[in-house]
Amino acid sequence: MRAPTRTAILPGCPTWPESFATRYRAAGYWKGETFGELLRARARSHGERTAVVSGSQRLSYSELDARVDQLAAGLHTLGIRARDRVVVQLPNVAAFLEVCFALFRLGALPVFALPAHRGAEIGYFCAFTEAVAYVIPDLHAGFDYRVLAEQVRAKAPTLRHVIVAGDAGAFIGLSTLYAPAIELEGPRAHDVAFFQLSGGSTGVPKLIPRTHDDYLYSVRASADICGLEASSVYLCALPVAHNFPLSSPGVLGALHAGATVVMSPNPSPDTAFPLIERERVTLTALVPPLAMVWMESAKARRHDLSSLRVLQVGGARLSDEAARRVRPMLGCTLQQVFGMAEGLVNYTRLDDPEDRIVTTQGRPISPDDEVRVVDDDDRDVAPGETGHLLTRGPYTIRGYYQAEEHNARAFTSDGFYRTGDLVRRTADGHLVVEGRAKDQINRGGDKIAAEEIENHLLAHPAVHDAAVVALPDPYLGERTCAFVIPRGTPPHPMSLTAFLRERGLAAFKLPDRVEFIDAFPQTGVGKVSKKALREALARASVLSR
Ligand code: AMP
Ligand code: DBH
Repeated sequence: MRAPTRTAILPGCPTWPESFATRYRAAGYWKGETFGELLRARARSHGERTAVVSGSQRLSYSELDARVDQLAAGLHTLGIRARDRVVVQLPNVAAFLEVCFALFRLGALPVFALPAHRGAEIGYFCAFTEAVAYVIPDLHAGFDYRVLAEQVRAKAPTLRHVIVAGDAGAFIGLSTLYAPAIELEGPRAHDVAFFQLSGGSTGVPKLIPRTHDDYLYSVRASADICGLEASSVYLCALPVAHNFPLSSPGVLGALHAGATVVMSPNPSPDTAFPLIERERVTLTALVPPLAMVWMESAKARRHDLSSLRVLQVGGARLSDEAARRVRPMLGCTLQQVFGMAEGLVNYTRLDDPEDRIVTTQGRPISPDDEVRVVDDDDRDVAPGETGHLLTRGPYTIRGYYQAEEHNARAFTSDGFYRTGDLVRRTADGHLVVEGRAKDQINRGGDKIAAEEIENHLLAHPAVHDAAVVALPDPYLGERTCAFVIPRGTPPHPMSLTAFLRERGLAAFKLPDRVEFIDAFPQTGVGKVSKKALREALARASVLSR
């Protein structure tokens, strides 16, 4: 029988058994502080220091704190209350922090969408979480989010408000919502604070409920491991809503430390390098393909990057060869980060020997992160062998939101999360990511669940069956290849991707390549053998060379 999981105050959110919660509090991990309180405390102790730089805007800690109070009052007037879900889809702007902290103070729950998401994803988040509001920019990277909001609103009956940072058109302007501050009761630290998204491996994305207590612990400990202090400057170059730049230690870690967050509208060297020079940035985070682009660009440019002390790289496997080049080419320490929005984050430490920094993906944050490496039958593998990574700990969730059936598979009966990653543990407890058992494509840090894409492809009248697999790629690590068994004459591959785009799928999920095939190779038990499909691709690319 499965051990009973206690349900948190929000229905559908599994939480830690009381014995674990007591232990995590006693150890000082869960301090009973909320994000709203954290910002208030920093405004008191670091009021005049710069909290965030975004375009021409510079906000001190006291200004940010005051604006958050005013926005919370305005959102309250709109009727937004504790535990209401609000889909937040903002790029790297100061308003992201204002909106999130205002929602935190109300006890309302941001659902963190990425700027790349489109109608299929946003429509699902709004419907599944029964969101009451949706927050967007007007335009970003050439895309008009108000048009998307129109489409989403037509399909999301619970959605009462669309709030626009910028030119609001027919919607509510964020700037009109700043009102005189009011008294708010606020959430408790053990309450769910927001929902993160999982790359996942299932037909629809899974939502990850994180509490103030557990997330703030990971943020605090991460800031410590990364040496953040009030004089630090963190450049947010990856999309801020992603778990990595948000919390490892990310913008929240920087605010915890009383440091300065610099928002970069995009991660290109053209945008980021001048910001590093001007703001004297000390720490930033990238995915592997961007780290390669930065190293190439640094050779040719004259921007002064000498303030940069640490470059974090994570989200996908960085090759040992690329890792070795970081220090010589960028003049800073590399920190490998192997994390997941579900919880567990591993870091190489800043004072680790270079060899460990370039050959491992680090070790867990917490002495109470329990890590197991097991075989297909959940038996521990011999030390140093590769196996499935299972984990449980003070900031790793015990279940996804409203996903009882899936949770029974994604977690062991004693509460370990099945990460789907294949790892090897070195003698001194460092993890090396060797591969993946989950049916997912990791496209340069963007995770794509094969089943989600397959389901969309199956909706096409000319598709009889579809199987999506990873295609090795020297730049992104992996790209997506869709194998399709056509119904009758094969459609043009471009018409298939156009079809997926029209269904409202984010661009990073569109297959990079489409292959038509008569039948899928099968495994012994009659399932589609994705391994055989990947091997067929490898053979074909050797032949075509
Ligand atoms: P998600 O669960 O969507 O937050 O994605 C987390 C997943 O990203 C992990 O389970 C890994 O598969 C992958 N990942 C993150 N960081 C790394 C890394 N440094 N090396 C290899 N894979 C990584
Ligand atoms: O890929 C990830 O999800 C990730 C990578 C690094 C993450 O969630 C994190 C650090 O916190």
